[in-house]
Amino acid sequence: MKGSALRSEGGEPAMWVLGGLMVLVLAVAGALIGGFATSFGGHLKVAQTAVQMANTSGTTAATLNLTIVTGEMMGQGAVGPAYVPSDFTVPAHSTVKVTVTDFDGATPLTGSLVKYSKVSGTVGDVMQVQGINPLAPNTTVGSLHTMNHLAPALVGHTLTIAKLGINVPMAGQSRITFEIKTGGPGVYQWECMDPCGAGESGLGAPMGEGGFMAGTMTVAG
Ligand SMILES: [Cu+2]
Repeated sequence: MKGSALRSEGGEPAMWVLGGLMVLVLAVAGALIGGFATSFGGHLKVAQTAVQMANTSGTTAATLNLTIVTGEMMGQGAVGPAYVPSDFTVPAHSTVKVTVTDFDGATPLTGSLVKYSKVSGTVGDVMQVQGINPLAPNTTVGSLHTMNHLAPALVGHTLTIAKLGINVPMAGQSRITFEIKTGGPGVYQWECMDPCGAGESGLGAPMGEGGFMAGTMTVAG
């Protein structure tokens, strides 16, 4: 009897602590879910609010280098082109400088796809474009341009992360640089919206194929 009374006395405070913790967890989860819902609703403006919040707690800088290789570069039988790597990780609450070296040529954007010729979701909604000679890729062709869009006919691929409102059109045979600001941790699908694949529509392989023209950006906390 005495033993069970003691257990009961001992149990009550524990239950209160447990109950309090659960309320706290629910409150934090609610705040996080609400925050993500407004931060990553696909609207850049809201995402910038999330970044400003991150800035007050200090941001870090990171770099990400991607290469777009052609089917020819991969050899006979390849379904290319492809982004290399196609799955990449960037730090949370950071400014990430992205450099994409595009060895491929252009596949014009037409019809409803023309909207993907516009830069969005990057710092300043711009990118820098520097032409390269694919036969001597460490040399440059022409001068460096800061652009907020490309002529639809010059687009070779896009790096599009719909959930984050990010779209960057890649100029053919160029080095493209831009900055993105990351929010909290998460895994985001990216895909190329340029009809660079097989078939008359250009929407066949490797369009939408992971490891080629689709993949994931992991934002790691
Ligand atoms: Cu593509």
